[in-house]
Formats: sequence, structure tokens, C-alpha cells
Amino acid sequence: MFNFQNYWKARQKIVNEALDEYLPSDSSGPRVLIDAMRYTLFAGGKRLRPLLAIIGYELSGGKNLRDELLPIACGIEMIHTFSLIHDDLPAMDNDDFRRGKPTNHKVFGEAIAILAGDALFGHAFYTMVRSTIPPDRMVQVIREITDAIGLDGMLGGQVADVTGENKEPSAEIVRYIHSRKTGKFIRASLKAGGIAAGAPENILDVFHSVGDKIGLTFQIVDDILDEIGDKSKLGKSVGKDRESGKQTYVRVFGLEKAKKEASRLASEAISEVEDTFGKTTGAPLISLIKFIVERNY
Ligand code: GRG
Repeated sequence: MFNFQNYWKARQKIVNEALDEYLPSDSSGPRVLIDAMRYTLFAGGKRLRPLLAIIGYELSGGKNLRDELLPIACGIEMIHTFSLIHDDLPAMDNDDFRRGKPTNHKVFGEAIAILAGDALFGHAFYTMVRSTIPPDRMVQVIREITDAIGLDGMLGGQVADVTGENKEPSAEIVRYIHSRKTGKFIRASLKAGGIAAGAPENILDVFHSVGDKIGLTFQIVDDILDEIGDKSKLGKSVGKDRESGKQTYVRVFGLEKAKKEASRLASEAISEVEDTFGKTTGAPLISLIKFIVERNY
């Protein structure tokens, strides 16, 4: 029987070792910047997006995880970590805790935190192009990822998130924020794995649809956890969304409806995975979707 905890733990270890290897060495730049990059990167993230890339790759028949996929999966985690560091800054969400530790700017100061985020962002692409996949696939991976984090992706979503504070709750705005700020990058992580392995269009279409649903579920659950989660498990402050008048699913639809919507989306995503890959082959992705909707951290 498939054991998701073991499956995930093994892959988290592989990703953490690869991240350590791909990060700049002590002599390749200012010590304080490398320390700040490493500080948040190794503060204890779940490695959810690298895992999605790995699952996308393995479900598409990819066979050379180390050389083809790990540089991409690690680049994705670097981009994610960069976005967390910048999101926590006083000019953004002004958070004191992340991944169970004081935020980057609390330890290194704002200037170094901004630069550490920038450095991780740049280093992500330097790392991704170390993948040995054919150049046309690499271009497609980069296109998918840059679209997901660009103007109509994470950046656009973050702008809507910041400018939507203390405004009338709006279903349209919250759906835009969630799909762009978080959803598209989660979808791109799964698709990047498929593209790297040379998955056919019909499989990439399934990843697109499933990735959309996983991305939205993830952010709805994030909203729910901000309301009713436990700070010690989450590793970050709770109640911040309400405090800042954020546009969240809970604020717009209420707690119960938000929970129902997350379950509905997750069930739909699981059905799509089962229909495409079957229950046994699809088990890693099905288990990950279940984790995303049931998680408490
Ligand atoms: C893309 C150029 C560019 C800028 C980014 C700062 C910013 C602009 C966007 C912020 C995006 C952001 C931080 C969204 C929140 C996503 C979210 C809920 C993250 C938490 O993810 P987990 O739970 O965290 O996977 P861990 O710590 O486990 O990795």
C-alpha cells in the first residue's frame, strides 16, 4: 500500500540536498547575502511546489530526476522562498514569523532581506537552466513559470492583494487574487514536471486543470488556517488577514462555505487524476491533494 508520508519525506530529503548543492558556495559572494538566502530557504518549508514538479515528472514517465528535474524543482523553491521573504517585508504584509522562525528582515534587516530575495530570484533561473532537458522543453518550462509569476500571475495577484485591503469583500477580487497570487505558480510547478518529461498535450491539459483546482484549494485552506489555525503548527502568525482587512474566501463566503468549496475542488481534482492515471499510479498526486485540503500547517 502506498505510504505518502514516506514518499514525501524521501523526496523532501532529495530536494533539500539538491538545494544545498545548488546554492552559491561560501566564496562566491558576500557572506551575509548567502547566509540570508540560506536562512529562509532552510527554515523548514514543506517543499510542496518541488514535490508537485516531481510528481508531474514521474507521472509523465520521467526517468532522470537528478539531472533533468531537480534543477527545475529547486529553482521553483527558490522563487517561492524569494516571494515569501518579500511578502513578509514591512512594506507588504509586515510579518514577524515565517516557517517557525523570525522573518528574514527581522534577522538581517530590510536591505539585506530585499537583496536576499532578489538573489534567490536570479539564482533560481541560473539553477533551472542546469537541467539537461532539451532546449525546447527548457524554454517551455521557463515560459510556464514566468507567466505564472508575472503581471497576470503572482505579481498581479500580489498587487490586487495589497490594493484590496480594507475594501468591500468581493468574490471577483478574491478569485482573481487567489488564482494569480498563488494558484498559477502551483499549477506551473506541476506542469513544469510534465513538460520536463516530455508529456503529451493531453496530459499537460490534465495537469493544467488539476493544477488550477489544487492552487485554489491551497489558498482557500490558507485563508481558513489564518482564521482557525495554530501558530505553532503553521510557523507563522494567525489572524493577520482579518487584522489587515484582506480579501479572503472566509471573509467573502464565510468559514463553512470556504471549507465546502475547498473540499469540492479537491474532490474534482482527485476524480480527474483517477480518470487519467488510475488510483494506483495516481496515488502520489491523489495523496498530495488530500494533504492540501486536510492540512493544518
Ligand atoms: C514574482 C517578481 C515577483 C514578485 C513577487 C511578494 C510577491 C511578489 C508575491 C507574494 C506571493 C505570496 C507570498 C503568496 C503567498 C503564498 C502562500 C500561501 C505561501 C505559503 O506556502 P507554503 O504553505 O509555505 O507552501 P512553505 O513555508 O511550506 O513553503
